[in-house]
Amino acid sequence: RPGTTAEWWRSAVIYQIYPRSFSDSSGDGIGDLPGITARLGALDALGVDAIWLSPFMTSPQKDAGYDVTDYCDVDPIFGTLSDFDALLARAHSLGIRVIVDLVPNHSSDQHEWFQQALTAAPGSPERARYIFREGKGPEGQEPPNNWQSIFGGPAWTRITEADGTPGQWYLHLFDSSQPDFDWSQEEVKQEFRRILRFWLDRGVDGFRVDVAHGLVKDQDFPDYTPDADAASMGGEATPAPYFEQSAVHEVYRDWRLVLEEYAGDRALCGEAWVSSVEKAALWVRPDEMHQTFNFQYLEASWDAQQLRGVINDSLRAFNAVGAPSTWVLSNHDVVRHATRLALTGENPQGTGIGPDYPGLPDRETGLARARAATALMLALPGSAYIYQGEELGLDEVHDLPDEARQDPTWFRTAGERYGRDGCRVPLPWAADADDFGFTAGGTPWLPQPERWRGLARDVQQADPDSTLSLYRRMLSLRSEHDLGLGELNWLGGRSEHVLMFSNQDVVVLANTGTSSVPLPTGHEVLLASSALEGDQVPGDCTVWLRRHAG
Ligand code: TEU
Repeated sequence: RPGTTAEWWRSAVIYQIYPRSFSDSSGDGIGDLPGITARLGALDALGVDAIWLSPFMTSPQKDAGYDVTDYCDVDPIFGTLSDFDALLARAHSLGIRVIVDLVPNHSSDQHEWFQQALTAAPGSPERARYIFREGKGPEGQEPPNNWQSIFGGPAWTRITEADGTPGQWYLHLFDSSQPDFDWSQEEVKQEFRRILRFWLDRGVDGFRVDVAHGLVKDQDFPDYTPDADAASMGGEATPAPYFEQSAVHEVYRDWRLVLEEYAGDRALCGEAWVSSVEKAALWVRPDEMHQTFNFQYLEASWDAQQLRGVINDSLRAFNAVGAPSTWVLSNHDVVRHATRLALTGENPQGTGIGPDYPGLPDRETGLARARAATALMLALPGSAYIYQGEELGLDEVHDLPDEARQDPTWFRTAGERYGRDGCRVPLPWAADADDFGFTAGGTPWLPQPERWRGLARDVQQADPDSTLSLYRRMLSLRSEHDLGLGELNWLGGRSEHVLMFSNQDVVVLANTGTSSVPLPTGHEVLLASSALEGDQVPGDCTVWLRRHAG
């Protein structure tokens, strides 16, 4: 196992691998576990502390693996359990910890339990593992309530009973192929304790918990109409009756006890997309989760005042519960930040997931902002998440052909929603190959844009000014100066577009404006996210500095 550093998750840099798009060793055009194992050296060279693997468990892949049929096995497209063991052993030998994605809110409709539920009688123990209800109205033709699926359309689907008659409805917060478990059932709780132990016994270092705020539903199943005004005002939007129910915390207190049976500081990170950092902090406690994603930071614009507010709120909220803040700019669900940070116009979610994906921004500005925003993020105390490809400065692939798209959010909304495939395009490893060195002879499952040739990893490796070189330098300085465990102290305001603070012995200046600002005197430049103009820090640039001795 990697070094015994206690509470490693407090300051860890965790790299998210999206297995189907990382590296393909089998030649079917879809990335796999041996492909990851073979390329772990690149992540070691980058200097990450841990990897988080998006789901690779057995699945019909209706939602790219977030629809599981067997939680304790590897899907054949990704390899086998022994491939997983080899990956884990190789990662640990490099000192890299491994976190796996766990999807406890719902299974696939192909899961054995759901198949049993479909043929069992209403009211049977088989049905009780999921959320089946009678419909409303004459003959139960209406769904049990008005809840909407997050992917679009009603959150209830009606089944046909074994005798051929129209039957009960089941709840699915996501795709209709993803039925929600009933977490009030002891059998469900027991099954997930078993699944946790299965992976812990194999040696994983922790879990990223999918839709962590959704497991427990309001048992009255009331109708719900979101208060759009309150949410857009940044007010305390009332949580939906299927999110943030207080009883869900009992699930994680129970899981924490399971993790503590194991040596080596195994960690839980919750994916709870909630409306404030105070709410996000409710998920982390000494007896609950170790970390939770800070989506407020992801949703912030590239704007000094907004960022200062989010950073302050985050540090305050997480300090109050004795947990590290996390910082994240990209993942497999949102528009890549090299595109997003340059978007103009209405984009209220900040994620680009909505139907309002605006026109194409200027790529050069996007990349400069992405580099500057990441240089700010990696200088903050706490734990940081990197999504595969951002270290290459990859942008969103907005121009995928419709027929190539596979994301259910695209289909369920008949193309009205932009969908998430654009941030899931296979990585470019080598500039001189048709498939960018991604697959051993296959065709990448999503087409890679020609414009990525100059961004291929091998090109960037050789270039000291590349985004990849910048990331390597940031991670090495971050660890050398122990920034993850430091403390942030704001330094004098130089302009409304500038953030300046110290952390340990490093001074950070981020210029989110368009005009340059002078470098503070008496400092040595440790790194700059883009070329300095003499003693001026240009717009869209972050610098790390150290005070001259004496
Ligand atoms: O995402 C949960 C999810 O869809 C929300 O957090 C959503 O992204 C947010 O509300 C945006 O408005 C997780 C996975 O990351 C995603 O890939 C899966 O599709 C989903 O769960 C279902 O498992």
